[in-house]
Amino acid sequence: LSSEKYNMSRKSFGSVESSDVNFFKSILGDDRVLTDEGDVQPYNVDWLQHCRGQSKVVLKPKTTQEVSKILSYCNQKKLAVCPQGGNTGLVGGSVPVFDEIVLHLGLMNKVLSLDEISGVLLCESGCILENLDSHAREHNFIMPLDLGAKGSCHIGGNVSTNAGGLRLLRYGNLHGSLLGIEAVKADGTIIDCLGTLKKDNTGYHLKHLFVGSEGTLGVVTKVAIHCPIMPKAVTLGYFGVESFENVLRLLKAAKLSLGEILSAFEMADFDAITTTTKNFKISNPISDYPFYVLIETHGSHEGHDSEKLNQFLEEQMASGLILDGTIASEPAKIQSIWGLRESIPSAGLRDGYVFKYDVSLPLQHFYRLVPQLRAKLGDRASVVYGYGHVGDGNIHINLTVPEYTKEIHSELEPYIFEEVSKLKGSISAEHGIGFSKRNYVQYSKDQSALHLMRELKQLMDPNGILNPYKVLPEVK
Ligand code: FAD
Ligand code: 2HG
Ligand code: ZN
Repeated sequence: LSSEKYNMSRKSFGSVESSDVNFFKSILGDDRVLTDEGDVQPYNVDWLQHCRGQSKVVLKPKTTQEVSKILSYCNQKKLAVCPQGGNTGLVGGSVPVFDEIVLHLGLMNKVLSLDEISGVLLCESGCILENLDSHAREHNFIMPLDLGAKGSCHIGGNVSTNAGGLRLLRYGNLHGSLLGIEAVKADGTIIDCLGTLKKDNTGYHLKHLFVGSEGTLGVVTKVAIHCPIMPKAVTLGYFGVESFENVLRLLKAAKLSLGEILSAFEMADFDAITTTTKNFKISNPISDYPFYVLIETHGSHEGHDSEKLNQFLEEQMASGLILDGTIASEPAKIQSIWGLRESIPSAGLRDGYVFKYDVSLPLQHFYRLVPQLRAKLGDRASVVYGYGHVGDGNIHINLTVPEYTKEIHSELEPYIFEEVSKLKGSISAEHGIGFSKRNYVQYSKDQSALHLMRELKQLMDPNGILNPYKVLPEVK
């Protein structure tokens, strides 16, 4: 097997034979071992439809012991495995590259407990984020993370990618919220680090090895997450802004005026919003502006919070930083404005092939690459836009072209990564490295760090069966 599209060769792993399938069926039963081409196909293709594997088998364990038996067997037989959660990853990490066995965690979807006082949620890794959030809300808590893919992504996938999302600004990243983890190593050993304590400095903080390692160091089977209290009051402002400089001035002003109640500060440029409203036939609640800013507050008193946000709007309209805006505290209106923001990632897919970049940049350079890339591609691009988590210094740049061409691809990469590196940014802010970015990690990681990453991989997975061809650069 070799993949022409990827211009690379399969490593020397075993190939799944009927005796292997029989072994898997002896553990999982016939129903949870998929081998029919039609059944397997959806698990081979990623959300963006940029990556397509050729796996012949999908395994659907229901327990940690089953995961352990599967991995122990695969390790002995040198069969490669691709762990898969909700398959919403944007860097090709969740689908096989060649014929790796897909280990789908979707049936490990039980909530085990939620502590009413501390807010510690204990659950299996295949729980869908939105379901966990609904469950948490029934007990007056919320999940500490939220993202557009919440309806399909799994908490195990979130942890494995260290997903950021829309409210990282307020609730921090998963390295902070994740209190404990249970994971299975490549050789089948179950690692029990499923503590639920906020403070625990007993030795190495091993749980962090699994946060953001994208299925290359182990399979996450259970997690303990600290859930914040559900805010009593939520308000959302959506504003039109003249320039990116003013977006930054507004960020500073929002931090000063809204302080501890600020829960999100997102931006989108004119083309991001216009493409979304046009392609999904949804309306923009305000008229056309070069930039849009979305500011959310989570607080405990609706009257106080909306007064603060309204006063902020008044002051900043007087100062000229906000040209126009709307403020919502009714759930339906809040939902529709967030809906517009959360639809941006899929809007461009309707117009052609979308090259997606997810980078961190120092704020003064945050938007710089967007006009630079527009100029570089000229009319070969249908549209180029920038949006994202400006409050966290993370911009998403989407470039839509009528169809994929190698020429445009090689003009964009490594160019973009070189520019990000020159500006002291990160080539992957929150989506990870996966398959698509693995040969560019060195733009953000020193050789010494890459060397340690390889040593860790060798220690945790000496046969390299877990998510091969991902995260670590190819050795040429
Ligand atoms: P998958 O896509 O299935 O897998 C992702 C990676 O994790 C793969 O490498 C896979 O092998 C590994 N993996 C999955 N489950 C496990 C497990 N149990 N054990 C070990 N490894 C595992 N990301 C953000 O950070 N912020 C956003 O705001 C955001 N918004 C998005 C919006 C949309 C519309 C979409 C489509 C994606 C978005 N993403 C975002 C990217 C994606 O949703 C996240 O990366 C998410 O965390 C992936 O979860 P998943 O369950 O779908 O994982
Ligand atoms: C978001 O913030 C996601 O909407 C997706 O991280 C970004 O698709 C993208 O480029
Ligand atoms: Zn994002």
